[in-house]
Amino acid sequence: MSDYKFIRKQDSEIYKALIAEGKRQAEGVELIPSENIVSRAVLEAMGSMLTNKYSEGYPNARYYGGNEVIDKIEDIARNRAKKLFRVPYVNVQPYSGSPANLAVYLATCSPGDTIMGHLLTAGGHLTHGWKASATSMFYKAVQYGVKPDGYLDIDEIARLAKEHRPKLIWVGATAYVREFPFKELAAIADSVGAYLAADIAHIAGLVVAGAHSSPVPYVHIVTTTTHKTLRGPRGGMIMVTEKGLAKDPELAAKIDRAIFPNLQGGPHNHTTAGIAVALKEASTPRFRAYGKQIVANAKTLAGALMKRGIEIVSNGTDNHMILVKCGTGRGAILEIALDAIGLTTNKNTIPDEPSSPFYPSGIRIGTPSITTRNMKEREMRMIGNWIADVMDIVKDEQLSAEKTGRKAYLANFSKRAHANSKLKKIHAKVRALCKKFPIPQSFV
Ligand code: DSN
Repeated sequence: MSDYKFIRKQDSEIYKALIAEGKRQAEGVELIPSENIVSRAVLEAMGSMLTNKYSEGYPNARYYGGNEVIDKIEDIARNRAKKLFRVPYVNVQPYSGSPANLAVYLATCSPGDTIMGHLLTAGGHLTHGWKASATSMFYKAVQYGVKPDGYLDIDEIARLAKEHRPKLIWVGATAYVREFPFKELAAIADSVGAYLAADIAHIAGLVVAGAHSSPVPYVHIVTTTTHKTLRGPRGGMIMVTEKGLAKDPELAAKIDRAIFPNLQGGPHNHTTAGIAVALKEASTPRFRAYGKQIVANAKTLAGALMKRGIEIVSNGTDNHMILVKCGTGRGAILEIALDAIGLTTNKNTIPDEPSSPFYPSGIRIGTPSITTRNMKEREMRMIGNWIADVMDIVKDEQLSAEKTGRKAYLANFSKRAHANSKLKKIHAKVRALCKKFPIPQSFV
């Protein structure tokens, strides 16, 4: 990685932090499904002088001078995204996924309108109408969930749409392991005249690789982050489909206006360049193979866990993600125990969560980063067995019944986990695996 020679000279605190985080990433197995590892080329774009420039507006229509180069970069990014996702319009300026989704509300709804989205505790996203999100403060949010088997409940979605007649319906999630039924949801949205927006933040790279079906023929709008399976910098994009333009020929212009000036100021030009670089990487046969391997790896990892008797939501996966059931309220215990052996995961709710989002009953694991490190089925079986071993080692740990004692219990457990000799032994094996699969520099 970088030698950070200028930071090293002038800011020892940040220099030390960068070195420590680089070591953590290199020596650990990253299993958070929304994370990935970018190429040095993307890092170079992100670390470039493009960050110095203000460019409010769009190519050839800016509020600042000196944007002739920035215009070219933004056009390259937009054109690459259009070609890759096969859409007629793209906005690459959203700072990330949440602002991208807010822009969709602004472009399609008026405050107080009814919207429908996937419930956060059933795997959905905050911005799809969760009670703590601005999206349910400014809009009337109706939430749909999943069936006990983990699949979307299409009948319930149809019933809710008929009853509430939303203006906008979201499809997309942060913790959903099955293929999204875009066609069925389009039939529901069309039957009530709603806009259908697909938030493909998690699966964008899989869609590009042909490892998940594309929502583009079925929905009006697609939003995505650029840093998950798409393997670009932290950013966002909004696309309008032919179907979207047929419903409202002004939709693209409305999205542009929603991003700037309604929601954001100047675009992050260094990020736009990073997105362009990542989109070029994503247009290669090598990326198609990568996307398919992400899914193959997730299926193998899920199989390895189930073989050891571990319950996972939906008994498998169609994408990059696995939701492991850990027992009521035990997600945090597992997250900490796995952290102690160098596997980074995140605690997560499971369908019909019996505990709470802060002390949930599952962990969410995913394969985008480890697939970027070129790990394959053999390594998935090793990781699956380590997870199962850890679950076994900490099986008697239990959160206190009193909420007030839980934080202290987990802090104490973390200390014990890091000192546990059995966990230390597995940690040594994880380190050895990471050494064998170093962080790659380039994907072309
Ligand atoms: N925070 C993202 C995730 O981890 O899935 C969603 O915004």
